[in-house]
Amino acid sequence: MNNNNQEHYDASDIQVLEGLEAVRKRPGMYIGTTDIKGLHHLVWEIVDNAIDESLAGFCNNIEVIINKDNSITVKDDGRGIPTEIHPKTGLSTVETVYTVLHAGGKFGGGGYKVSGGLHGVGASVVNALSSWVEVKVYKNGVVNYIRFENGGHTVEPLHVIDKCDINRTGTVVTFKPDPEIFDTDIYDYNTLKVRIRELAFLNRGLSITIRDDRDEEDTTGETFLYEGGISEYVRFINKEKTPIHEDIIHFEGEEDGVYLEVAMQYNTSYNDNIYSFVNNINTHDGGTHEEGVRRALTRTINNYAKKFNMLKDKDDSLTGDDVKEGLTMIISCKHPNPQFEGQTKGRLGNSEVRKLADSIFSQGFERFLMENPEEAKLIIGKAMLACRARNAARKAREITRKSEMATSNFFGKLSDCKSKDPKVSEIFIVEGDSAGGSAKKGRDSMTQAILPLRGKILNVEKARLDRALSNEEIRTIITAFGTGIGEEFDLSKLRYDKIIIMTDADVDGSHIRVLLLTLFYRFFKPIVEAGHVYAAQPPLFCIKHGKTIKYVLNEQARDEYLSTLNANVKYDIFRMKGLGEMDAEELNETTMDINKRVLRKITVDDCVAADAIFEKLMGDEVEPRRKFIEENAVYAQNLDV
Ligand code: 1YM
Repeated sequence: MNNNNQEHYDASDIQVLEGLEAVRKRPGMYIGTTDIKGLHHLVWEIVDNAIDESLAGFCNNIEVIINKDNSITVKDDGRGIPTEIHPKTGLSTVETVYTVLHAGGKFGGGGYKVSGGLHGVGASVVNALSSWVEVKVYKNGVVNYIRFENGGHTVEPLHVIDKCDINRTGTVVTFKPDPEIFDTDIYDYNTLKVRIRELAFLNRGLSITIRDDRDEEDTTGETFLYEGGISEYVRFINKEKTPIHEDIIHFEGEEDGVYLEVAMQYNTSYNDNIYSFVNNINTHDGGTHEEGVRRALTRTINNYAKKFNMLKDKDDSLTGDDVKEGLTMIISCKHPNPQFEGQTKGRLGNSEVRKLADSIFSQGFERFLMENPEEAKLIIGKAMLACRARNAARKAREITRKSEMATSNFFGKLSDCKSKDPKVSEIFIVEGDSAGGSAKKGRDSMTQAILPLRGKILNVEKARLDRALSNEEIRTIITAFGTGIGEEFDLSKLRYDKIIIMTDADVDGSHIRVLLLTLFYRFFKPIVEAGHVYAAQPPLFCIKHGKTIKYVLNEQARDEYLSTLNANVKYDIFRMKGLGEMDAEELNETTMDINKRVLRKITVDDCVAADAIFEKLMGDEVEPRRKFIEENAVYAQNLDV
């Protein structure tokens, strides 16, 4: 802090600092969290300002640099933040934008803020949470410079530091997050890259570069520029899949300042990838834009199918589920005044958008179907197959239910727990009969259920619901969970609080784990999302010294433990056997006992990435799979595959 400035403070300066101080006191209110997510959030606040400038039509290139000291530089070639004295504050506009809470677009007048910053407080929040911030504005042949320190205190007010090419305009911001605020100050390149790529897809024609200066070998960075925008996004998502028609279908339209764009392509898989965005923000829980498009998709396909006699009058109409099978779709809405609803604000609420989305989509899609009868036939044929499979699955379910009642084999090989209270119950899904046997003996039979799996379960990535339901192992899992499946799924009926996958730490074990995760991800996604799925982690080593027996998970833990032992202590180390070779006591001690075991929670936090993982991991080719696991170690870790 520059104390010389202090005596010049007047009432409005104090107000400004009180505003920024409030952000420092409650950072969570402004950026959600102060973990690595919050750290990355600062980057998005600054990048958003550059994207707004591009949406306003003045900026074509954005660059994000992770500097050696984990400070971040964001550059754009827009008009440059205004440098004039702001009439309300008496400060330069740049300083106002960076020190007054809620400044944002209001100070520019005219255009609205389109890209999404949390609460739209942007730059001043970043300043409040940074050790230092420097802003350079290039315009009128000069470089203007301002510097803040210590959570937003101006230490060098705006002044000219250099000349520049008269044609050069733009803003360069560098900031260093305050380590006193954040749990970590180390940026993750991959996280930044994935979102930057997404922003480039969502803003066609905008070039965004990311470079990691911490990495000596990264001299050029990666540039993302998609002239095809979200159509290229759809092609990217479908890269590993087999499309049923070559061209990406694309529509766009605008009404009353609300702009909507849709890109889509069907592939041969049975799953959909539908992602919607409003002002570049992912609307995880959909909303009116998505509802309008889905409704129009279902109606348009049914109308066409009836008109051309593919569906007879006596046939059931195709449902929303039927027409989205194998569909990859991106919906992008730009709205001047979006209302985000729901607990995580992941849903667009503006009701007028439903009708607009419906009409833009149905007009475009109807025309596409009329002009492309071959593609229309393939798309509708696929939806009709999905419809038939859905009906077959319903019948299979009914039969399953009846036979369940009739036979004593209700739960297959499940050894259930005695407790009927889901809050304390857990189920171990165990690889192989022999491990299953030990687990059964070693369990706490009050709260722990054991389901041994024989061999490998069906790969549901390659099967529809009806075939999955004819697989005995899968049927047992469904019955054991109690939630039902498909249209009948009900999370509140889940019979266990924890579903624990217990497999060996070898290739077969991880394959079974991937198959189970695929099953859960496809058919029981809410169970994964609600955090009920875990992977058990059997230890790799056992260390014995004196009367002490210590189990450790990996090499690192082994070395750490050994370093704590006195130099003259004698010890033995054993590499642990597979689950099947442990006896009941060992298994209980190391992997099952609530007080001693280590579980890893399975999460699905990036649906695009997760889907790609399943796709690659389950695919037939080995080389891309190996490469992918290497490249995406982060996600692979999350998914624990
Ligand atoms: C690297 C970050 O902040 N670029 C940026 C910000 C602004 C403008 C241009 C801009 C906006 C307007 C007019 C306007 C901002 N200006 C303001 C405010 N890049 C980055 N580029 N002229 C320039 O909105 O009318 C806030 S952000 F309020 F001063 F106008």
